[in-house]
Amino acid sequence: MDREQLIENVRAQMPEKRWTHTLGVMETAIRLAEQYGSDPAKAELAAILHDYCKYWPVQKQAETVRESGRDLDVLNYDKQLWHAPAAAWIAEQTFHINDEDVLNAIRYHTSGRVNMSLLEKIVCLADYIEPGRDFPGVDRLRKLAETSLDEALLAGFDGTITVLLEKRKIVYPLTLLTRNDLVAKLEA
Ligand code: DGI
Ligand code: FE
Ligand code: FE
Repeated sequence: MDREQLIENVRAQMPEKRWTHTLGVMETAIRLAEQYGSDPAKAELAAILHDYCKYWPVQKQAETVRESGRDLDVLNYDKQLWHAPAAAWIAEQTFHINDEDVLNAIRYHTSGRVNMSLLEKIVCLADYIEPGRDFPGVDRLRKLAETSLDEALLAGFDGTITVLLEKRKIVYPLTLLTRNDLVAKLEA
């Protein structure tokens, strides 16, 4: 399957609005990869696929995660988190992507993880700051992204966790571990 076929396949999985978001993440991930010295082609590929399962019925998302046989703990937490590991499995099984860094950038794009790779950080941050995003503080994240990937990502996770706390939501432990890891590394 070539790039154009992949793009058409992904586009068919989601409403137009989410496809526009995906285009924004692709463009932003390429730009961040160029800026921070990562592989733009890998960044784009992970971005294309990152929300592949987002609009699938949640039961299908859960089945896909179970089928993968990994990341099973995420099923004990918010359904909003399931589309990321589900998409990593589809990327591997359906689209035969075998680059672990690309697969992990998809898998951890929502929660992050401890010791994120450069590519993982880029895809995660691109998801926060793509041009279509409009949440309080997004312009500050865009500004931080010009000078520090880690500072921008930390501000992104702090914002996400703050919103979850305000809504009295359960925070996925990995999201917190990611945030703590970024703080520790920035302090070191
Ligand atoms: O898929 P997107 O909307 O582009 O963005 P995303 O994959 O980063 O996030 C999807 C949703 O997941 C978002 O509404 C916030 C939510 N989320 C992220 N971390 C956590 C979380 N929800 C809970 N309950 N716990 C988390 O730790
Ligand atoms: Fe997502
Ligand atoms: Fe996204």
